[in-house]
Amino acid sequence: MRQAGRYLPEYRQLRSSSNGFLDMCLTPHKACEITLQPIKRFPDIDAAILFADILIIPYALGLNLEFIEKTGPVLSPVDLKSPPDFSPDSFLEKTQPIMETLKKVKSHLKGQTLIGFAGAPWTVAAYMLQGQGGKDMAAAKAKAYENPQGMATLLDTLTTATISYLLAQIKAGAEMIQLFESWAGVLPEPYFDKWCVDPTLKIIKEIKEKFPTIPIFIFPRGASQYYKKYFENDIKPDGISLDTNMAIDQALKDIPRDVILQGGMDPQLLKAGGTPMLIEAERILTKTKDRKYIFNLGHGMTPDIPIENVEKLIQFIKGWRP
Ligand code: 1CP
Repeated sequence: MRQAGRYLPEYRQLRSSSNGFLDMCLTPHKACEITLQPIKRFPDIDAAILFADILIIPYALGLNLEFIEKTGPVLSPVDLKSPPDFSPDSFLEKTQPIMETLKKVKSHLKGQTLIGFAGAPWTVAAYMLQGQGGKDMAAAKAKAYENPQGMATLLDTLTTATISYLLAQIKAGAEMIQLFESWAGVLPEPYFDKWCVDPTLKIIKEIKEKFPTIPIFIFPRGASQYYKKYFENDIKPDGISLDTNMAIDQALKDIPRDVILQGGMDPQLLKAGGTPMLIEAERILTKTKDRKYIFNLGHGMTPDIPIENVEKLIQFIKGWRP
């Protein structure tokens, strides 16, 4: 999940002295420092996630990307009649700063796992089609449904780009990969199968061929019962990040026992803090106690989360015993 960010004063300070969000992502010494900020402040955290964004892939495919204060990321919208091409040389050149960041971070870590990531193709395509986020990605879906051929081409391009990007991240030091399918929850079943599951499994297959021991996690936000579809073949993710609304009892039944579970805690409870936060952490830890489980949130950290609550939660988890 998003781990760095505006809830940390040290992040806000670096951000105010930078030339925008993209500059921070593409300047390795800054991105390295931001990646390390949460684990410096909370030394009991077990993993650091690369500081970058899922929209680095569209940027590296040549789209214009800006992060606008209070609006968020904005891209020049893609027309499915002329989707962008993947040209390996310029893609690798544009993503090279991300690889420098990973190398730098790795040299500073003391035993924590370094997590690399990418957006899954459908989620990244949705931002590319719509040009920005939104409540339900309706504009992106309208474009995609109208031109299935163009959409298939765009998803193929993104799948190829994502494989190349993640292989480079692993070579640069990433020890675990997370694929963010943050907009899994807006598609009907046949489109979920074709646009979420198929490209994701293709990415996993290609990475496993070269790096069989690197764990690959998926975060299919809002996928409801369709999350089962990722686990019906030999090629499957090593782990799944649960979103805030997932019914844990059901997930425990549906997801094969060899798959690692992660996450689930509502970030808003981290904002609220106090007893409600600890009761929910206790509930999740108790329910998952007989499974391979990694404590994490059900979505990213928000700027309004008090640091004391994070400290209290980490202390509670580290002291927890079944
Ligand atoms: O340490 C870390 O924070 C990890 C780096 C990270 C990751 C994993 C960032 C930095 N973004 C992401 C993933 C990401 N980015 C996702 C998938 C996870 C999720 O669902 O949250 C998505 C959908 C994005 C796109 C994005 N980038 C948004 C959402 C826009 C929308 O309206 O849909 C936003 C606000 C960003 C900016 C961003 N990316 C990362 C941070 C710390 C921020 C906030 C920047 C700031 O305010 O300073």
